[in-house]
Amino acid sequence: MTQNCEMKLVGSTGSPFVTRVKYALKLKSIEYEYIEEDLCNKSELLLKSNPIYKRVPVLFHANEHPITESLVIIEYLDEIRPDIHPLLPSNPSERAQCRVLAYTFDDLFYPWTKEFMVTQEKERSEELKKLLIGGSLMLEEAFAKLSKGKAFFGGDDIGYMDIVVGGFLGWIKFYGIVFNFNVIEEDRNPRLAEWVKRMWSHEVARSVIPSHETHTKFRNMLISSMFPPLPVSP
Ligand SMILES: N[C@@H](CCC(=O)N[C@@H](CS)C(=O)NCC(=O)O)C(=O)O
Repeated sequence: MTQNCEMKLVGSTGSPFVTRVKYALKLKSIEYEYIEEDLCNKSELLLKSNPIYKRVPVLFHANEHPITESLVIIEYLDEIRPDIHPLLPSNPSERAQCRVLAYTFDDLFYPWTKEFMVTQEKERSEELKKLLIGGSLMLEEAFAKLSKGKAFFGGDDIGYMDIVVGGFLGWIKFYGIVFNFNVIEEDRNPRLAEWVKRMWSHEVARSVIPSHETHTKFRNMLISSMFPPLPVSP
């Protein structure tokens, strides 16, 4: 961690949204200070900088207003460092398609993954698996369209959509190990399955994706924050 950086990231290791920002910072070779947030006991810094949602990530850049929302942060980093590893496509129509896909992914995929991780009901869990499989098919189609036969959503190297989905790669692996459920499968998602392998062998992805242990701790923290213990006396 570098002190006195003009860029600071407030995050919680394990959050896929924070991982996204780490990808973008690394790809753009931006030095930053990382400040770990305790989501069960939120700091004044987080409450002040994201007073409505109180969520990570939050990016501080010099004396500018803090920036929240991972997708907005990625675009901001792309705008201030357009010369190093551009993330969004240069064509406005392709840029718009990427943004729509990213917002759709966050609107649908994230709530399903989160609920799947905590639900105790077998029936709901099976329903969520079906939804996630449907989502993976949608992504498979999007990959074919955006990558244009190349290795990544972004073409020859990691781009915006690779980061958007790539933030979840550690979680996808976690689901396979812990729940024996593969969101992306070779038979069902041949292109995406290859993409997953390419991402895992990319040094930037490997350096920012949290460990299995971190995911386990994050999941336990999420469960305890959703179902806090009841007080002993009324
Ligand atoms: N749409 C936001 C989602 C961020 C988000 O949900 N962050 C979670 C961690 S994964 C959080 O801070 N949760 C704390 C809370 O909701 O109290 C983004 O893209 O940055």
